[in-house]
Amino acid sequence: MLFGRTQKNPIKIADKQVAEWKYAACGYCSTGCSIEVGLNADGTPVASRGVADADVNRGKLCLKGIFEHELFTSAGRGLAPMLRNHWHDQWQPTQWDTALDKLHDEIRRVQAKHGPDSFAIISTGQMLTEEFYTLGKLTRGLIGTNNYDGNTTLCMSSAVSGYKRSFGSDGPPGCYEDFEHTGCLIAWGSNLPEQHPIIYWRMKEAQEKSGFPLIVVDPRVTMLAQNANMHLTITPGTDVVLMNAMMHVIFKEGLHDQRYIDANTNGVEALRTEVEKYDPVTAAKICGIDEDTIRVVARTFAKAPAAMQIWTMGINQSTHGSDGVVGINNLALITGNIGKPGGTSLSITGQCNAMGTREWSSCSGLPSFRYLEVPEHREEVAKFWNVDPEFFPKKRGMLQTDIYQAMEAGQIKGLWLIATNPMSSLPNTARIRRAMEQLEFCCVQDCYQDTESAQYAHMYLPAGTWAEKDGVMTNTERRINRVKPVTAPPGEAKPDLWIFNRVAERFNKAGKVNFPEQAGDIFLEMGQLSKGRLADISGMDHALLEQNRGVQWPYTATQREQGEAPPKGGKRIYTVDGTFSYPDGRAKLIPLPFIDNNEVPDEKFPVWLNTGRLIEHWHGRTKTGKIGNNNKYSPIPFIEINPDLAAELGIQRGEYVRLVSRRGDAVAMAQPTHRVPKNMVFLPFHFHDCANRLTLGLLDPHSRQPAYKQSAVRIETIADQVAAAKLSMEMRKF
Ligand SMILES: Nc1nc2c(c(=O)[nH]1)N[C@H]1C(S)=C(S)[C@@H](COP(=O)(O)OP(=O)(O)OC[C@H]3O[C@@H](n4cnc5c(=O)[nH]c(N)nc54)[C@H](O)[C@@H]3O)O[C@H]1N2
Ligand SMILES: Nc1nc2c(c(=O)[nH]1)N[C@H]1C(S)=C(S)[C@@H](COP(=O)(O)OP(=O)(O)OC[C@H]3O[C@@H](n4cnc5c(=O)[nH]c(N)nc54)[C@H](O)[C@@H]3O)O[C@H]1N2
Ligand code: SF4
Ligand SMILES: [Mo]
Repeated sequence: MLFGRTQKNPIKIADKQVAEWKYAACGYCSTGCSIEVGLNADGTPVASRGVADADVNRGKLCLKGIFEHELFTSAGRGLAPMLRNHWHDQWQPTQWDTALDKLHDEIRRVQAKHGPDSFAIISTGQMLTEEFYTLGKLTRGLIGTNNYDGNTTLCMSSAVSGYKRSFGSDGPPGCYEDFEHTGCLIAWGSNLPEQHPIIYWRMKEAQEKSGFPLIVVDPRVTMLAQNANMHLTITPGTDVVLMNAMMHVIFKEGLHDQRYIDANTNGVEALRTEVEKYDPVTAAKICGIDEDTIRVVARTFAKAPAAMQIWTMGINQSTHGSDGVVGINNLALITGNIGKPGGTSLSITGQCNAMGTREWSSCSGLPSFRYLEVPEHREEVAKFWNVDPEFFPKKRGMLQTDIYQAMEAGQIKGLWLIATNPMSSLPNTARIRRAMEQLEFCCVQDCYQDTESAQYAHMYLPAGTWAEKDGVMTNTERRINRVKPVTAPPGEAKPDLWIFNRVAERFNKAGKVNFPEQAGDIFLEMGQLSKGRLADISGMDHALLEQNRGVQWPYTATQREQGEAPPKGGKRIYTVDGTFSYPDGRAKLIPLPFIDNNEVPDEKFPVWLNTGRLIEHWHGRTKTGKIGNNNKYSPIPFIEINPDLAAELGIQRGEYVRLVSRRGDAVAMAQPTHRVPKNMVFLPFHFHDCANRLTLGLLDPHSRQPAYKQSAVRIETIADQVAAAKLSMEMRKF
């Protein structure tokens, strides 16, 4: 029998002529896949493939990883340092020495004029850990500003804050292997198949074997929700109410684990008193999940021999973000689901090295989960770095979102932005623009020179990215993996580590503080500083990490000396009674009263605006917007809109519409779909000058993370579709 293709040219996959494969961990999401990049005989990167014996991805990669080698030659890369007097002026290329002298002088000038904390430094979750550590040492030990934070405040700070409040320390207790042991999985506000495709694959494979029920809580019918046993379309921002109601049912029906609670927690009485108020009938009216479903979910979760919860931005990016995390931890603790196989509360982190920055950047304190507020921690680190402990602030300074407000108010006059792009990613772009415009000096250090934020900079420093650099990253399950330099940064661009070390020289003229040049040596220094801490990595080195395709912390020098192999598969923390990080070893059960303080739809702005991500794109698209195979799937901004709402408003598929909020407006193409309810639109935030012109981003009181997912808009039709299409092409930018 003949089939069509046999009569035409057969499909041929071009031979990429790979001469050598080089190892790296993926530089996009926090899954932590091991990649090999193929180089041809000229040393040009031409292919990427998954590493078969890596425990995380077992040979697989997603759509972003598979084209990651194309980054090295993508458009818009910065090739030389650049300077200008005012952000209106033309850029002038300059030498590294000139730029770095100027950076040093401007930092000191602004600090001398307006005080040490008037110069802010904001970094990222997308550099290598040795870079974070070096920048932390430079900032805390030499520059001396307390307004130093990372973009992780937009992303993981609610998880960090919630873990600290519940367990006494940051640090996700579970691992991917838990999927293989669990009897029930609740996913709160997480679209795993699109945002962490390989974790999804691990989860799905485990589920197909054991058949555990998957319960998804998300107002949108995500790809994960489509695969769920139960999908709870929660009213945005009310997850805490559902959690309280589930606890109400669990206590009322005696489904809690009293032995675990007695042995490992404090505060159960206050929690019981609070959740008493959240009977399912009352709660249903607030959170939009009917009373029977609340009971069924509570029972299914509590009765499972081991039950697991994961969550991502649907929880963290809320005015109740930190409370949502504590609520998840409360549910886990009262049912004894922490530290046992398949029983865990696992925050799915976001950026490739969001964990690395939490552990080592000193943004929220001092290295290895130490606190500025604890005198012994200040002493330990000051001695280790050879700096004066009195130079350290006695408490943490502003978080990233507060720094922009201080810029707007004129308190902060200078800014060094490293690997983050606030003009695209912060809520309420108009306010961020005002804040950026007022700076006396702004330096942007980015691997691309065409970012929205660089438009407001006086200095641009071209950095290497991902596998143009040398170091490590930590993934969602605390696995530290190796990134090896596959190729050199283009033009005059330099690895971020090189830049930090050159800046350090300028602040460290007497050579008092040691700044090792090689990432491998820095890693060993970090190992020393981690001894005896929760995240003890003293048994690891770069070679061991590569051999094992990543090792989960902790792995101590003593374990290694005694011949104990690095942990394989799944490693958990808090596995034994009384091992939480509070002084008495107990976790805290914390009551969570609910106050509804979100912007909610009303007559003028009747539709929820929900924002988030697509599988093919990465954040502001500085990377994926330039890779054809990623960009082609969604090259322009669009909204998911319910077909009934579209019909009511007279909007056809493919028409451009105008979205208006109290902050501003944006144009996007309408894609009618039943993925969203009639009172909600979903707008991916990847596009230039779009979603964040609209968002309000009220801040969580504990974590200062913005509520990106809850704002109100109205939708207007556009008569001149040609003009709208033009505008949309401009937003496309790349
Ligand atoms: N392809 C791709 N992958 C990525 C990224 C990327 O840009 N592109 N970014 C990485 C980063 S930094 C992060 S932080 C993660 C984010 O990963 P996710 O959090 O999984 O992704 P989002 O699309 O931001 O939001 C997830 C879901 O939250 C839901 N949600 C909105 N409001 C609520 C609510 O009130 N309650 C609940 N329960 N859910 C709600 C949304 O409908 C959405 O489906 O992805 C990482 N992975
Ligand atoms: N509306 C809305 N807004 C959101 C979110 C949302 O869900 N909705 N999510 C928020 C979340 S969770 C996050 S994490 C933030 C992300 O917000 P951003 O931090 O602004 O994210 P990116 O666009 O990835 O910016 C990273 C920048 O670093 C550069 N870069 C990449 N690698 C390197 C490197 O190795 N060195 C240097 N020097 N530069 C590098 C990139 O070119 C890019 O310009 O967005 C937040 N904003
Ligand atoms: S799942 Fe994440 S880490 Fe793995 S290849 Fe995709 S983007 Fe990279
Ligand atoms: Mo994130």
